[in-house]
Amino acid sequence: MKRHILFPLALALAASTIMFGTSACSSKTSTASEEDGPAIAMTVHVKDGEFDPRDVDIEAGGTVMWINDDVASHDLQFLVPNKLYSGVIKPGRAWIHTFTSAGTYDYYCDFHNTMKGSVVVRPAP
Ligand SMILES: [Cu+2]
Repeated sequence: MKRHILFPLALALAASTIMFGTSACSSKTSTASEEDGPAIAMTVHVKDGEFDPRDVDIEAGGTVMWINDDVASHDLQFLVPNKLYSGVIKPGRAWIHTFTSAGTYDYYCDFHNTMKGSVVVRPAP
């Protein structure tokens, strides 16, 4: 006579992977200091689903800083050239870009297609 004794499997599934939110802390303090980085020629505030100012005008070699003062994330998808993309700019974050070539750079927010802006880069004197 055979007896099958079933041992209850102690669920060793206590291997609960505890994920600590590794805050991608790329603390890029965007201080507009001329010693630490490029001088900011123009600052655009992103607030209430708008770029303010919507259109900016700089000289070639100028740097523009976009500051997300909104509660939502935004980004900048440029039409030309090379489909420059800012990446996601979270609330409280900023993105800077230096425009080396003259031209008109139209962009929009990929999340909110009604958000549009442009950067007109004039030739350096
Ligand atoms: Cu947006």
